[in-house]
Amino acid sequence: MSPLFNDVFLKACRSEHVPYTPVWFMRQAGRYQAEYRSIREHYSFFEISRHPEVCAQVTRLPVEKLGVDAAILFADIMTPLKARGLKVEIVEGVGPVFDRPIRSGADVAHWKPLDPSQDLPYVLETVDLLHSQLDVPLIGFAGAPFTLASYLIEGGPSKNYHQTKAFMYAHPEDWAALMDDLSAMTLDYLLAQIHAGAQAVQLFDSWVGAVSEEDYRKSIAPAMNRIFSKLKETEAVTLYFATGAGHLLTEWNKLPVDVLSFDWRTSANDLRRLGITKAVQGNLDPALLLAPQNLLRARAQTLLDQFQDRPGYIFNLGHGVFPEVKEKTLRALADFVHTYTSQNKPE
Ligand code: 1CP
Repeated sequence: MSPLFNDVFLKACRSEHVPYTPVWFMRQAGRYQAEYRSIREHYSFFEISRHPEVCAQVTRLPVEKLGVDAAILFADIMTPLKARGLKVEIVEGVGPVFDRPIRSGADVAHWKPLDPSQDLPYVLETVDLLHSQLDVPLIGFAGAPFTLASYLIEGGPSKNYHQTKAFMYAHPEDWAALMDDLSAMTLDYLLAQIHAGAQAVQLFDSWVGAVSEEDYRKSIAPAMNRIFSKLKETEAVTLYFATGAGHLLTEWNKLPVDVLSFDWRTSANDLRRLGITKAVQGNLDPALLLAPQNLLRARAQTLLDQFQDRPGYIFNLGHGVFPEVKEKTLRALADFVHTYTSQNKPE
């Protein structure tokens, strides 16, 4: 590894002392960047993944343009499902759409297991390329079982996840089989990314906040426990993200995961009240990226002040960057996080 390698992000994930607060942004590669838009004129979303040089370039863009402390592999949570032969497309302005939503366990029974080196060689090649190109850590990622199941059952994005929860309640055995299948796939996919060179992995469980704490404990936590227990045997640090999931944080704190990542609905005081002991990541409302500069800066400063006495803290958004955001706003915010916290770090 190069002597200039910046491991501040990895140290913060392990709750070690850092010279400043590391920062990266969820969905930091995407439509708000002119270079990304021009690459998308030549390649569809999934075609980018199938061209390792192009995919590595898109992954590096935010590191080069924004000065963030970590890169996140350019792919989607649907990537492994598509590689298993499921028919899913990214529809402009909508998101992932499946042509045949699942209705029962019988729909899942004939799926073939994922073999990452056979089915996704181009993703692993991209990770390998990036490992030698980057001077910051690479975050690999996957969708968590509940969030993947929500797209598979609803057929696409949803507001209330009624069909997903109805499936969970009405067909508990099929649900358990679906969680088993998706957790095995997710684990194999993440292990392959780690072996190819990803130093961190984030599980995106964006929509799991739709379930109660009891349902989470009974019907989802066992799959998350299996995944994180196995990942713990590797060198990689692990992160777990969801929106609107403050009521699940006590359950999350029991999982063998390093970093909890949540949105603006949860505050540093809530963490104290709940006795959360792990490193944390978040949680600026991405809508503030469209607010006047002075308001954005003031809110970022408040966040940094609130979290700075925790052993591990990574500055991030509570959810992804919108396409309307200006690149220079993100650049200025990353600079501010670095300068403000290197001046104000307690010794
Ligand atoms: O061409 C395009 O610009 C399509 C937009 C797009 C992009 C840039 C999609 C479709 N996916 C992605 C890349 C992506 N997706 C990344 C890598 C880029 C980065 O972070 O820098 C990551 C980590 C994801 C993860 C992802 N995809 C999540 C979890 C994070 C989150 O935002 O909650 C989810 C839920 C998806 C599904 C998805 N894929 C694409 C869209 C627009 C969506 C969301 C749809 C919805 O609201 O349900």
